[in-house]
Amino acid sequence: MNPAYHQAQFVCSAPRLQNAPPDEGMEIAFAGRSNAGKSSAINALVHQNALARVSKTPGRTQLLNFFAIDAQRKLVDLPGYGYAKVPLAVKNDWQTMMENYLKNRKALRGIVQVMDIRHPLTEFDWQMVEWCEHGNLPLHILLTKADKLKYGAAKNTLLKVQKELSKSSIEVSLQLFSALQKTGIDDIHQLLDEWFGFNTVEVV
Ligand SMILES: Nc1nc2c(ncn2[C@@H]2O[C@H](COP(=O)(O)OP(=O)(O)OP(=O)(O)O)[C@@H](O)[C@H]2O)c(=O)[nH]1
Ligand SMILES: [Mg+2]
Repeated sequence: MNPAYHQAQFVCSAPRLQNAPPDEGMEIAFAGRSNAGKSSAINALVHQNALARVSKTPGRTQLLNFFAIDAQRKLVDLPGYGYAKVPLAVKNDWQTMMENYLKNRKALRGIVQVMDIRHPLTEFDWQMVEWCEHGNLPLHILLTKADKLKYGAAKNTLLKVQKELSKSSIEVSLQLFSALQKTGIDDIHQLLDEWFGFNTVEVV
């Protein structure tokens, strides 16, 4: 494993885009439905138990949380979407902020979209796929909580989702994941290494 991930540190929580750190270096953002397992996935891949806050109550976090891997590279835990009890005004704010972030953030290198393997490809998930298409952003999907299904059923869901997404016009990859059992971590590391340019030799 690339030891850099282990050193991830909390940078800040931004209620709005204006409060985000400067638009510099490289960022990879984790998006997904409320309670899907975004924060747990980040903690699992940096091998820290409580870097990102995990909550049993969905819809709590309406902040953009920034974590630095090193001076050039950040992970962003985006606010969860699709939580029914959130008032309409909050939903609209969320929509505007996300669109703005995905469209205008120069540091953004790609989106990791986290889906509960038992509820993949919701209406909001498709909205995110569409935004990535518009912004020409590469997309990687984690089908998480794979521990909740038998391996065969999990694999079937993976194939089904893969087929659905083959219609999309952007580069999409996907994998099984479990923050609980710590499975799929090597795959996500490989992807992050690629997007963050950890594997490329820097020519001075
Ligand atoms: N069984 C199982 N439970 C998980 C897994 N990942 C997350 N959970 C649980 O799912 C719940 C939500 O996890 P979070 O990581 O807080 O989800 P989130 O997407 O960050 O949620 P919001 O911040 O509200 O948008 C928690 O109770 C976690 O313990 C997993 O891989 N397997
Ligand atoms: Mg969270």
